[in-house]
Amino acid sequence: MDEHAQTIEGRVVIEHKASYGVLADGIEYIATVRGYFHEGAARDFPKVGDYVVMTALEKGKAVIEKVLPRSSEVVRKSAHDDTPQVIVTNVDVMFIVMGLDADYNLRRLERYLVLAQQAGVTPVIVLNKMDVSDSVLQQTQEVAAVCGGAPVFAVSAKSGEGMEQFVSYFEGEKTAVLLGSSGAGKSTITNYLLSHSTQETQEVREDDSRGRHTTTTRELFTLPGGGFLIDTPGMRELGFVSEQDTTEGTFSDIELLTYACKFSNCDHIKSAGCAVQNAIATGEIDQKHFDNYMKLQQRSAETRPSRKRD
Ligand SMILES: Nc1nc2c(ncn2[C@@H]2O[C@H](COP(=O)(O)OP(=O)(O)OP(=O)(O)O)[C@@H](O)[C@H]2O)c(=O)[nH]1
Ligand SMILES: [Mg+2]
Ligand SMILES: [Zn+2]
Repeated sequence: MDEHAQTIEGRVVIEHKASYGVLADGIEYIATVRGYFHEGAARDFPKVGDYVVMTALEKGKAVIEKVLPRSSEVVRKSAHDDTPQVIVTNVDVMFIVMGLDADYNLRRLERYLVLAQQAGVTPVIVLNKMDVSDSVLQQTQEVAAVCGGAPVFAVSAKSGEGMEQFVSYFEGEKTAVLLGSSGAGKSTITNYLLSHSTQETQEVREDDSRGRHTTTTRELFTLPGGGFLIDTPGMRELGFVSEQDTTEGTFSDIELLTYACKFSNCDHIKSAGCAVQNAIATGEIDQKHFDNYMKLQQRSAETRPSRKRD
């Protein structure tokens, strides 16, 4: 082994193609992984947010020996083949960012809430671009009605209005991740909270407020006032991973929506605040597909005890 080699702990701040940026004692090391990582699952590879033990070599290089146990994992399914993908780890708070322009979509928001719930991370809903909306109050109330008690606040990352509301979430050196569609303003928020423009941002399309997938990699930043913030690329598709998938794969969309229902004993037929019925009303879930799901539910209720949600 290298005579300069020493074992240090650090945190993964960025994932490059074949290496990682790992921050340790104020130095960003360029690290690769020990060969045995390639024998394990993709899920066990280092991810942004991970605390790792590594061997420091000379000239800012290092080799990651192991990933320390994670306090949380935000996971989604790959858009291509349904395999679970760990997006970020060791986060306390998930800022779900939605623009108050044409990005505004309650059904999509519900999906992000499921993601937070599955990860065991506190969701906070950030309604950005309040400067372009005439109905901020109404939209805030509408969101509050579907988000099961999660905090909701409106901001303008552009003008700075409302941005002080972020501060308390980082107290105690907490780590937060920004998730949301491309163009919602995640990088603009990052730049604001860093007090300088590190992240590139780009105008959204005028007709539908769609972003241009400006950010292409997840990156963890240390905030000047304490705490850590991870900026992420806007997701094209939001898949979910749930344990039900293995048995009820084709109805996982409905299963997951049920987590967003207002009442935990929702019948998904007539109960108030039913996320499934809402999705049927907007055409997101097909009525036939739902009928089949209900049939299966009835059949399985006859053959096995019903599963409780936690
Ligand atoms: N009017 C207005 N525009 C904003 C606000 N915040 C961000 N924008 C603009 O929205 C556009 C997209 O912002 P970005 O920060 O690049 O969005 P993003 O969520 O990082 O997008 P991706 O990196 O593609 O995922 C930019 O032109 C921003 O200037 C805001 O509060 N008000
Ligand atoms: Mg961005
Ligand atoms: Zn329901």
